[in-house]
Amino acid sequence: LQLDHALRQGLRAQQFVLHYQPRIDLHNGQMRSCEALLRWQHPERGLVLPGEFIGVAEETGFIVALGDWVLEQAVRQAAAWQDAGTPCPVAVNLSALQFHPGGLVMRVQQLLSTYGLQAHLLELELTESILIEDADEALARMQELRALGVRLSLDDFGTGYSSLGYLKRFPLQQIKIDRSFIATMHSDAVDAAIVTSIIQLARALKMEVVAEGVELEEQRQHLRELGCDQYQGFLCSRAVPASEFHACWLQPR
Ligand code: G
Ligand code: G
Ligand code: NA
Ligand code: MN
Repeated sequence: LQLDHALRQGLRAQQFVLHYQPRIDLHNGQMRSCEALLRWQHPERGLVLPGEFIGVAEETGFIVALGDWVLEQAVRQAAAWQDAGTPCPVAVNLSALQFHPGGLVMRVQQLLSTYGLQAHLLELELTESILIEDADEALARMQELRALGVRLSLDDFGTGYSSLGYLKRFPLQQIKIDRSFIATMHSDAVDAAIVTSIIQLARALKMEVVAEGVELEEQRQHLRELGCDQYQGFLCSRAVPASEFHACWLQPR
């Protein structure tokens, strides 16, 4: 497969980079954390977004090596911000293929120790597919990660197989409302009801709730009224390179 070959070559040639999108506290407007998002700086095609290559990387299994690079890069960056006196929790997306093989917990522990990062400054975003594939296995992994002090978040909530029972069963600190619901919440009463329900559920379960894909002021306003904790989205900022993130969001002014 040509793309697979190009991806492997790209990793060797250091063409991958992480961009960071801020998350804003809806109660006080302050930046609270960020999500690391993978970008491929292709010499001819320019900046390639993950939608164009994550699927293939998962099919071929390359996501395991690529995801490991992402994890190390994110931990290294979070540690650098921590050591500069401007700590900021960084969230990393994990693919199911990274989650199941036994090495993940040891690898996370090793990275935290190598870079001297406080565990609470690393957040792992899991998808519902990770939870349903092998629920007992996933629960065991999550408990081990929690024992390290890492935070666990459920990404794209509402789009998958969302068994509500899972929210109670798994040790999650955060739920992220998928941006497809946010996009239509001001025009579609059903989506507005879904968003409202997810926020109420998260609050009842004492989990933090984050809305993603917020593009409009009216969405932000509505989310704040509903009691949503944080948002991320183009209304505030897209994902930006680390240096820009540091200059815009972490430098004391
Ligand atoms: O950045 P963008 O909106 O194009 O991301 C598209 C999708 O790619 C999102 O669903 C996001 O979760 C996923 N993604 C971004 N970065 C990573 C990563 O480092 N690892 C994995 N597994 N998925 C990622
Ligand atoms: O699935 P995941 O939540 O990891 O996806 C995050 C992706 O959403 C990133 O690729 C990011 O670029 C994208 N994204 C972030 N904010 C917005 C937004 O306000 N609108 C849209 N359409 N996409 C967004
Ligand atoms: Na994500
Ligand atoms: Mn998401």
